Amino acid sequence: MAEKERLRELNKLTYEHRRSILELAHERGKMHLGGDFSCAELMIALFQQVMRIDPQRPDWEDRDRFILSKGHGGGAMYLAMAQRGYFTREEIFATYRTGFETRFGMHPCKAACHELDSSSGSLGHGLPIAAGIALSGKMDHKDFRVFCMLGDGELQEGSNWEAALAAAQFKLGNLVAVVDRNMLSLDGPTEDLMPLEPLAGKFKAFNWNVILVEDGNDMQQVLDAFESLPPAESDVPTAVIAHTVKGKGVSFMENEARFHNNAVTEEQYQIALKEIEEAYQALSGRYEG
Ligand SMILES: Cc1ncc(C[n+]2csc(CCOP(=O)(O)OP(=O)(O)O)c2C)c(N)n1
Repeated sequence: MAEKERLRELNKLTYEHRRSILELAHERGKMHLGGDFSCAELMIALFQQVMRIDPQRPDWEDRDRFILSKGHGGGAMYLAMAQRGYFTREEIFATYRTGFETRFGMHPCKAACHELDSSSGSLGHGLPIAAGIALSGKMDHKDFRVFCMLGDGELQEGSNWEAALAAAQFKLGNLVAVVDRNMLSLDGPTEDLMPLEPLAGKFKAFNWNVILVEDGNDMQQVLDAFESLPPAESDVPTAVIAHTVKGKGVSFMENEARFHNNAVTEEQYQIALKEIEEAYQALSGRYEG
């Protein structure tokens, strides 16, 4: 398929994904809307284009692995997986719950949802888990990659940096940390709470390869970043640091920490739906002709 056509398709899937997140929050209660919207392009690119996966064989040994370390985005991940064919949207809408230990809980639980590669929700554990899986892949001479999506606020947990040290030590070129750099944590800007900058410099100092995405809400830039990944057989782990906007797509949610974890009122829902639709129409217009 022509590149332009594929881009158009991925943008459409991202639009449907954002819409589904909002609809799920509207129907089932609270969701982490801010961080779900910021990583929508990254999530869709990974599940629809980048990762070597087969929804019919979630246990396939050679599949790429995906660890959602910012586990509070569980709802968004299930919806992206549903678009790829792992589950039905109806199943998620019927059973999504804010509780733990449930198939489609706010935080992912592998024991209840075997299609996942890991449970998560307690921040700071995904990268250590991903590094362990990547190391086992190397030891077994497998060529799968392990993608780990992290929040930036989450990087304030020290366990990430122990994993980063170990990943360089064990030459985990099959490990890719995808950082959703939306600049906000739960209750404010990361740089006020506990500064992370220079973030790229930190990963480099830990002997990681770094790929910066200037606009992580631009599908073309996201695809370009993933296309430039070194081969899984290489010796250096990669951090893709994607600059995104928390709450992307809904004006009153953008860059607002208070939309970290919310239900939406009927009025908010209607405005947000309209804005998400309009943003998509404007984007589609750019690809006409
Ligand atoms: C160990 C741990 N501490 C605190 C929390 C509560 N918590 C949930 S989300 C969050 C903020 C995370 O911010 P960030 O990683 O930037 O996520 P995003 O903005 O992408 O949603 C916090 C502190 C948690 N889940 N785990």
